[in-house]
Amino acid sequence: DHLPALLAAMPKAELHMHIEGSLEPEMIFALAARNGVALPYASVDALRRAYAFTDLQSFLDIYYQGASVLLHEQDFYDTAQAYLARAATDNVVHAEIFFDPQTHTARGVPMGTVIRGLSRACAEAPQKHGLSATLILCFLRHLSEREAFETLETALPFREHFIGVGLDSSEVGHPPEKFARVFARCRELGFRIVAHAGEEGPPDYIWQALDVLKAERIDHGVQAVHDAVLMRRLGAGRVPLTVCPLSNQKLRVFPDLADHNLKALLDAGLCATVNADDPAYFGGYVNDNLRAVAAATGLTARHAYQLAANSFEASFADAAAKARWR
Ligand code: ES4
Ligand code: ZN
Repeated sequence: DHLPALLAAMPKAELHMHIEGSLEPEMIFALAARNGVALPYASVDALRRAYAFTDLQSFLDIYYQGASVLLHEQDFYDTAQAYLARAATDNVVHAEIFFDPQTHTARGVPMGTVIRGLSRACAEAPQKHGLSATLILCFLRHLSEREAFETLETALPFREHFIGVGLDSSEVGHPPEKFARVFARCRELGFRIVAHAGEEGPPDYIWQALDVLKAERIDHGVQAVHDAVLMRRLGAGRVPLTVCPLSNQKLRVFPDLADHNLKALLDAGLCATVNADDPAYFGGYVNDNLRAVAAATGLTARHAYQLAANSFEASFADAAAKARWR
């Protein structure tokens, strides 16, 4: 069976990963020691044992706690650098990386510290690791639209360091329309637009992400299968879905990985891609996700090729880069 080798070797873009979710337990402990941050876990193993999630919120509580070890520009640089080095081993040739500034500014970390550290690692990635990397600033949807506006304003002095904005954190109860005005402003400013929708939330949240926020990609979007009209819209518009199989398994979006609907999305002609989401928390990087979902759901070489092609089509890279990847 050559499919695992094909999935690993094929060049790909990664479009849905949260840099804070790439902090491995060993890295969390090393940064905590370096920065004198106290952790409520006795050891790396004790922390890893706490990664027993039952839904999105139970994950987010631990994920925000893990991010609390990031204080200095070097911490953000080291975190991004470690992810980019690891992604290169999965034959990722282009990465669009989410970051959650409000998780850090709420603890008193300046916006410039966050963005400069991450951006420096991205800028060095072509020479250092042979891949291109850009940043997407995500607003935390459990916070207010006012706080999102304040975050945008604080980030604008660094606007050349990120290409787009997204929406993440606790989905249910925080519909995309809550952020209509701040996303309108982001569009005026020329930012690319993505949003998490239809991870745990209903198809209506995907409609809102498309029609209210004007999202160009939907992060997750797996609940779209429950709305036939929406499926036709996503297919006809070639609206990409950045799917994260191991995340969906760990957060019990599907009872079992064998129940995952990635193959159904691909067979319906949608531009679905496979991504790691939070690789340190969900049991693997992008190739681990590809291998696991392919084995559990019976993907073919044709599906593998389509996933790689979709990842490049869905990326915000320029036309010249896309032509090179064809
Ligand atoms: C996230 Cl899996 C997921 N869903 C929503 N927001 C997130 N932030 C980090 N991982
Ligand atoms: Zn995500």
